[in-house]
Parts: sequence; structure tokens; C-alpha cells
Amino acid sequence: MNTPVFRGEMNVALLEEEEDVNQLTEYFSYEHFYVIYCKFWELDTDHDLYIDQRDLARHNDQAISHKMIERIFSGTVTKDKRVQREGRMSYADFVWFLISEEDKKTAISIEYWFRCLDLDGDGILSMYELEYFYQEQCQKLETMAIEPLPFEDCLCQMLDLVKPTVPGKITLQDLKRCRLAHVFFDTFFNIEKYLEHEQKDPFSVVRDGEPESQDLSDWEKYAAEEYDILVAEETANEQYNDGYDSAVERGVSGELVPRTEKRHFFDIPNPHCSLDLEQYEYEDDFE
Ligand SMILES: [Ca+2]
Ligand SMILES: [Ca+2]
Repeated sequence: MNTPVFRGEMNVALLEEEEDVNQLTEYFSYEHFYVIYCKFWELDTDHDLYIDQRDLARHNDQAISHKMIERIFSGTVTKDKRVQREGRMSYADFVWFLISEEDKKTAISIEYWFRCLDLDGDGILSMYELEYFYQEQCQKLETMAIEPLPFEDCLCQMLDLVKPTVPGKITLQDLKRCRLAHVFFDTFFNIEKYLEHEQKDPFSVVRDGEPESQDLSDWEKYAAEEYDILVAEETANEQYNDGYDSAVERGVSGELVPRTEKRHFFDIPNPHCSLDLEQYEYEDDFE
């Protein structure tokens, strides 16, 4: 994916976004935006700047359960009303999703996932609600030939981890206080991260929950790693394609007729005859 080519489009998309995203900009570096945008672009295969349930399910190799993806699209955690009505998610809502998914330790993401799990919205995560999500996790584990923990045992573990103020009733405050909300959430809807937590020894999980004031947040770590991967991919693409990448071709497929016509220029063996490519090269140089 030769993403710098799309930098122009990216800026337009961002400028058009709601205040929510603008409020976030002060917390984000350019690298963070670059990573979010690339992730969005990858999922938004028809590039209409919206993603649907199927698109979102592909995030991180289907790591998130279908029940949770459905729940996200139910409108419970999205600001854009079209998410529920038309089944499509905007870039702004994707930003919230990605940050919440990649860093489940912040107050905002704990609220995000709590609302998703709290099916009846009564402010308490009931056994029924947790079992509803856990069932799919069990099925997934079985297909991976891993024997899942029976729900009752899992529930005991989770109650032990969260230690709710009122026994048996997990509230938002309990999750915020316990410092292990990320382990709790991944248990119920992210199989990949659940298995990662399982592989760690219990003491390291406890240490994980300790305050890490000078360390990077989970989100910052994720963004830095992904940014390095994207830059490496891009560099590799540039070397192979001399500045022109197949993603560009994919990007202009379909209804964008004028740009499809321009594709003819790309087919000419010497790309330097095309004005468009000069622009690309300029942007690549800029990079
Ligand atoms: Ca789309
Ligand atoms: Ca509830």
C-alpha cells in the first residue's frame, strides 16, 4: 500500500470529520493518524469512506467476535446515527473503535466496551450477558482445538479479577478500578488477545495492571509498531514498483471513471511521461 499517494485524500477526509476527531488531534501525532487511516483504508475496500460489519470483522484477522461486531453496529457506542440505520461506520467512529480496541486500559475504552457488553443497559454486567459473549469464544477455541474453560470457571476467574463492590454485580466503576479491564474484555470478545493473556504467567498479568507512569500506553505501543510495519511495506513497494504501487490501481477501481481512465498512463512502460506520476514522485520525495 503506497499510502502517501493518498495523503491528499486523507486530509480532506479528516477535515470533514466531526468535532470528535478534532478533539482527539491534540493527543495524536501524525504517525497515529497515518496508522489509523491505513487501517481504515485496508478495511474500506470500496473506498467510499465507510465500513460495514463485514469490513470491521476483518480487523486483525477476525480476532473480534461476531457478536461484538454486531453489538458495535447496534448503535450503542457510535455517535453517527447512520451506523445503526444504514449499517455503515464512518471514519470518526472507526477512530473510537480502534483506540478502544488497541488500548483497553483507558477510562474511555473501558466505557466503550462496557456499553457493548451491557446488553440491557442497566449498568451491570449480568451472568446472562457475559455468557452470551463467552459462548462464541468457546466455539472459536474449539475450532482451534483448544479446550475452553467452562463458563462457570471463567466467571469465577473474572469475578476474582474484577472484585466487584457488590458481589456478583460487575459495574463500570469496578472495571475502572480493577486495572485489569483489558484482560476481562478480551476474555469475552477477542480470542487472539485472550490467548496472549493466557500465555502470560499470572504475576506478569498482575504487574501489567500496575500503574506504568513512564511507560508508553498500549495505544502508543501499537501505533509505533504498526507505523514501522507500514513504512517498511511502503519502502519495499517503492523499491519494486519505482514509486507506483498496485494499491493505487485498486484504489481507483469501480466508479471513479476519470481516474480509471488515467490508469492508461500507468500502463506506459516509462512512467515519467505522466504528469500524475510526477506528482507521486514529488510526494514520495517529500516522504
Ligand atoms: Ca466502504
Ligand atoms: Ca446489564
